[in-house]
Amino acid sequence: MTEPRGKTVERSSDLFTADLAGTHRRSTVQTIAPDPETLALYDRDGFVILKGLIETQVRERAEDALRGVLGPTGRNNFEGFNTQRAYALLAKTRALDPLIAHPQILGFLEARLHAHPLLSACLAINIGPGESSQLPHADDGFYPDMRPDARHGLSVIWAFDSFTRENGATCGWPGSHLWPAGREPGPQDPAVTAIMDPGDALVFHGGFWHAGGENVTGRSRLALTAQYCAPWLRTQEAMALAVPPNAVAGLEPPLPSLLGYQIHPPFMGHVDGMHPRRLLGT
Ligand SMILES: O=C(O)CCC(=O)C(=O)O
Repeated sequence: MTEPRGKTVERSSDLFTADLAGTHRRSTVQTIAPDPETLALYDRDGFVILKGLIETQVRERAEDALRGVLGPTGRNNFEGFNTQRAYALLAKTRALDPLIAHPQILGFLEARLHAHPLLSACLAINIGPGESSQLPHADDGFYPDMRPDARHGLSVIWAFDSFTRENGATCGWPGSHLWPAGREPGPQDPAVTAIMDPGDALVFHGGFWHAGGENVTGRSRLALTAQYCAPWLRTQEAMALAVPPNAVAGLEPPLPSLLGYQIHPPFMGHVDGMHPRRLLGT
């Protein structure tokens, strides 16, 4: 009898942890784990605000890039009729890479989502003067399974302007990530406002109910939101189309993996039986 070529998995229970599409060279990525107090707050409230995560120079470069790609105002009241958005950002600028793959965000993802998450959506949101409050929602709401303990998604909103009660700061309902499926915020549920300085990041559970606030000022409020999901879920933006392979080829780890150039064991994400990174020739 000839010896089998390649991997053999002996037990069915090991099948879903074995990488059968062929591993690809692993790279080391810096992550910074959140401290236990921060994690405890996140677990209790569904969100935390991380202060001053980026240097001024990185922030200013990112802000310039975002302002340069802002699109027209929204097409519906969810996007906001007085709010500009821009999508497919990783195809348009490299200035956001340090935020999307910030070591403290990666540490959070690893602690509370998955070691190999996907970037589900990444967009600029510039809430303009006169914008009304957004409809409350949870970012996991489009997945049919909204169990409180589901780890579908984790979102981050980076502030580029000061977030105030008047200019559209994100508001949210503490503990709402633990609510049973079907419960929505009502008048009896007090909301909190994410007051932030430029460079702060609001990190929240995919089940956390939140909304962009009303902007009663004469100035806009700029944010970047990066939303991550578990590697077995469909992403909101079709990243493989939004960011073409020639743009991905030059990206530093873990960005290709975040964009879907990864295998969720044993086969999920393969291309013609191969690890998707082989397509990049890297
Ligand atoms: O802009 C904000 O503060 C929140 C926006 C938001 O949650 C969304 O559009 O999904």
